[in-house]
Amino acid sequence: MNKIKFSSTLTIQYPTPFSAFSPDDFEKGLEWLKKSTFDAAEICISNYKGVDVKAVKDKLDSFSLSCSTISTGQARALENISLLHEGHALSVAQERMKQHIDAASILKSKVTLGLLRGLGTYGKEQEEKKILAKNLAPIVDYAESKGVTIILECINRYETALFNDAASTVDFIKKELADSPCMGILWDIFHANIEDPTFAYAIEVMGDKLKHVHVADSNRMFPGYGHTDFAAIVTLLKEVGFKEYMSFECFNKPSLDIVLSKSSEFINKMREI
Ligand code: LER
Ligand code: MN
Repeated sequence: MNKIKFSSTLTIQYPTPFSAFSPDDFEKGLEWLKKSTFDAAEICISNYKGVDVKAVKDKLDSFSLSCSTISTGQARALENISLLHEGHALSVAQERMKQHIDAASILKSKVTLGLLRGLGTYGKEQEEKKILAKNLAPIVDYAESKGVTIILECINRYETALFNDAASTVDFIKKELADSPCMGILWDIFHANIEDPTFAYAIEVMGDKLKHVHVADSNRMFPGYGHTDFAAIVTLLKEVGFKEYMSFECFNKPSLDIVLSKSSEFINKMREI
């Protein structure tokens, strides 16, 4: 039986518009996840100053919740680091990805590579992909040695020049990362609505590289408040045997109250498909 799992973004260090709870209210967030029948939290960690990963794992265990993936992108803007920087900023970004991999092996989660890859420059995509592949190589080796999966996120053209759609992301993993088994794709339905020809085509082209899905409507609101047909997407995902996480990464819109009160109903509808 196909069983998709569900998680939602929670942050433990710095606020983000994608978390329904502030870092101080992490525990309240876990209570809400459990009550709403989520399977896991997707946890935003920017750096490891003051973060006790074992304590986070124990806290999740106490609610019988898993961690789906570590969301890593906050550090790019907060610290001005990325895998497309040079010198010290690059070393810090590479070291941070290794710390995320260590944390993921404790949390038994994946590690997201979204904007921490760097924003890229329009017109220079081909040379930047080569640079990124070189800078990623030691991280991919490290992830392989630890048995952790890194999920490269397709993000729309207004945020980054690199890997906007599913097809170019698959192509990069196959051609530039030697099709490493520890590399997968995070497909974000909000970005896909802008970039992919159709949802069906994207799901087909990603095949078994699809390892995580971000859920937000076409306007990044809570599902049902834009024009995305989630039932159709979940039907397609179930048809290809997707058994990973669909993880909420939407704004607290149209209201925080809607997000908090409607999540379990939405998840249940998707589970019934
Ligand atoms: C992160 O998952 C994402 O989707 C980006 O749009 C955040 O800037
Ligand atoms: Mn996303």
